[in-house]
Amino acid sequence: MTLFEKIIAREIPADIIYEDDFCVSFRDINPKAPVHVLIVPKKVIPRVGDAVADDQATLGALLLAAGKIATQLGVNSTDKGFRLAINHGKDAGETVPHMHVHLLAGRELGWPPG
Ligand code: DGP
Repeated sequence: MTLFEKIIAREIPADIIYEDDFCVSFRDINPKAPVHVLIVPKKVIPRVGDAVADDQATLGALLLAAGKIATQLGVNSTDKGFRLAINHGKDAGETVPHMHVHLLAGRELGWPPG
């Protein structure tokens, strides 16, 4: 089981803020912004670049969930706003091989990312 599967199964505690048929969202243990949550598919896809056609519904569900979660957290507006990020591989900073979307908000986010 991946670390995130254990969180989804409630075997490892996490601050879970959202769940639907496709994904679970919880606060990142090492937040990089005042709002930093992870949106994790229940189906394990190691990296976004490993996704296949059968994963289309799962991938779409992650973005739909992101909008709902941003609304729930009060950042789904153009004046505040939020950023979504997916890290694939070492150079991108991936550390957990169970693909996930980072949702960051609550401060001005620099562009381009480091
Ligand atoms: P990435 O580097 O893109 O693979 O992101 C992995 C993120 O997962 C990283 O920001 C820290 C977070 N993380 C790692 N272990 C745990 C954990 O046990 N609980 C929670 N809530 N987050 C974790």
